[in-house]
Amino acid sequence: MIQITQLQKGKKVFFISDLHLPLQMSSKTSNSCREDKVIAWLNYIQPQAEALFLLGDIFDFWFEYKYLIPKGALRFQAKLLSFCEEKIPVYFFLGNHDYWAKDYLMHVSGVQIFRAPLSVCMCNKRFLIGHGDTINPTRSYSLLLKLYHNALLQHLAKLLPADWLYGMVDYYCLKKNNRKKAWDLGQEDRILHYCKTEIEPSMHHDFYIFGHMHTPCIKAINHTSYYCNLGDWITHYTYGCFDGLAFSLLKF
Ligand SMILES: [Mn+2]
Repeated sequence: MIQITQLQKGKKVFFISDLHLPLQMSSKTSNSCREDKVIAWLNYIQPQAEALFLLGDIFDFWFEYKYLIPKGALRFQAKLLSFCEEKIPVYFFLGNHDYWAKDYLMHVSGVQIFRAPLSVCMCNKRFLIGHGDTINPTRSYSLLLKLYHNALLQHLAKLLPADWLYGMVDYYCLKKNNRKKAWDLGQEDRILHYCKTEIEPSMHHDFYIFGHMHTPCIKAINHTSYYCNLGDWITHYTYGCFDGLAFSLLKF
């Protein structure tokens, strides 16, 4: 349940997505650069944060077993814990790269997990918030989603040795991330199109906030409704900020 009726003086609500924190172990190596940057941002926003929304693809791959979790992003998880200890709620809307998260992050760092977009009222403004991959997918992507979300396939994947599953996905993810630039330039924003033509005419929202597209943008849907895509932390380092009245897309 998300309920933010009023912000405390000087506080803001922050939004971030598509960090794609890599699978490699958290250490002071070049692989931890992105994690360092994310932690610097979390340190920057923490004193002024009323709440933090993580809008999916936070991890490059997260598949949770009963007794195992992936290596990596340990300092990031510790930082989330420090938010929760300071009573700053963290809401994690799962993306297509971390959809298989179960309850570990909730138990260890207190984040609240959501598996689908949600309509939320904050300070008398209505938001539609989510990762966005399940909104208006192409036909081929919707087939892929059925596989992602299939409980039997998840169960079968758990029977594989964890190193095999992670090894295969690591190879696949790295290749995919290398292609992101082309993907980023070519694809129309199907989420924006759906919000504008299907959702807004039947249910008004002041702000539509999503990730997944990796292209930061803020666009007016009509004179009282805005769509924002948060971009990513592979090339853009962008985030959203709501001060109780206005929403801004900023760069760190
Ligand atoms: Mn992504």
